[in-house]
Amino acid sequence: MIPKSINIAPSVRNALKDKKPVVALESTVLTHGLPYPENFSIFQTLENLLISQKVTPATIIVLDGIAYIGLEENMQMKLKQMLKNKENFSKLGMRDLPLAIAKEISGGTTVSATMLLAHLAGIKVFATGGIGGVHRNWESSLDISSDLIALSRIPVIVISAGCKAILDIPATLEVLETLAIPILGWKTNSFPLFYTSKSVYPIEKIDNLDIFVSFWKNHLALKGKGILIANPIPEEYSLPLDKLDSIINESIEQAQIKGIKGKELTPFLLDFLAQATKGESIKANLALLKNNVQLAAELAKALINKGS
Ligand code: PSU
Ligand code: MN
Repeated sequence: MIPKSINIAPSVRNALKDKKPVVALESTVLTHGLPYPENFSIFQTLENLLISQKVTPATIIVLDGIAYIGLEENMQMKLKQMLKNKENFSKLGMRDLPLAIAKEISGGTTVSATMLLAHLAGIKVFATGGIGGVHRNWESSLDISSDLIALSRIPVIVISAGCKAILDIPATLEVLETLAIPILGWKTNSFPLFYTSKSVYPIEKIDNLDIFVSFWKNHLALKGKGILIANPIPEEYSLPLDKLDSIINESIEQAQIKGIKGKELTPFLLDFLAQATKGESIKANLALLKNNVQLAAELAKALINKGS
C-alpha cells in the first residue's frame, strides 16, 4: 500500500496504468549538485527531453513532507521558487525518508531514495548522473553510499555515467560485485568515470535493446534486484582523467582539513570540482545527464514494446 504522504502525479499514474513508458529522475542533483538557475533549467530540459520521446517524466523529490513522484505544473512553479530562494533542502537517502515525512521537511532524493520511491510507484527505469559508491579512505571512514545497498535490494534499472573518480573506483566495483549487482556497459567495455568516458576497469558490454530486454527478464526470473547501466559521457564532452586527478586529490585533502564527512562530503567535493574547473565540470555534468535520460527513454520504450 502506498502511504498518503506519497503523491504520484496523474500523468505518471495514467502512464503506468496504460502501460506507457515512464522514467524516474532524482533531485539531489537539483538541490545539492547544481546552482540556480542551472538546476531548474536542467530539470526542465530533462523533463522535456523525455516528453519529446513520448516518455512520461517522474522527477522525485520531497516537498514539505510529501514525496512527489512526478511534479504537476503548480508544484514545478513551487520548486522553482524554492530553488530560487535557496530554501533549505535536506539531502535524503533512503533511510531519511520516514523522518523527512514526519517532520514535513523538503529535500532532494539521492539515488537510493529515488530508487525506493520509483519502485513503490511501479517505475522500472531511472536515469541519474552518477551513483554514489565507496569513498577513498574507506579503510578509516567506512563511508560507503547506501546507493549500493539500494541497488542490491530494489529492482530498478539505474542508468548512470558510472561514478565519479572522487570515489575509490576499484573498491566500488568490488562492492558492486559482492552485492551481485550487474553492471552493463552501454556500447562500452570499460567502466565510465562520470566526466571521463573511459577507464582501465573492464565491464560487460551490451549494445542492443533486444539483449537488454532479454537480460532484464532473465535477471528478474533469477530473483535479481537493481542493475546499473553504465553509459559513458559523449566523447566531445569527456574530460581527461589526468587533468582532473590533481583537482580531485586537492578536493579530498581540503575535505579532510575542514573535517567534512558523511552526507556533506559528496556535495563538497562536487562543488570544489565545479570551481576548480571553472564550470567545465558543470557543462560535462549537463551533457551526461541528457545522454543518460536519452538512453533511459530508449530502454523504457524497449521494455514496453518487447513486452516486459
Ligand atoms: N555522485 C555524483 N553526483 C551526485 C551524487 C553522487 O556524481 O549528485 C549524489 C546522488 O544523489 C547520490 C548521492 O545518490 O550523491 C550519494 O551520496 P552519498 O555518497 O552521501 O551516499
Ligand atoms: Mn556517504
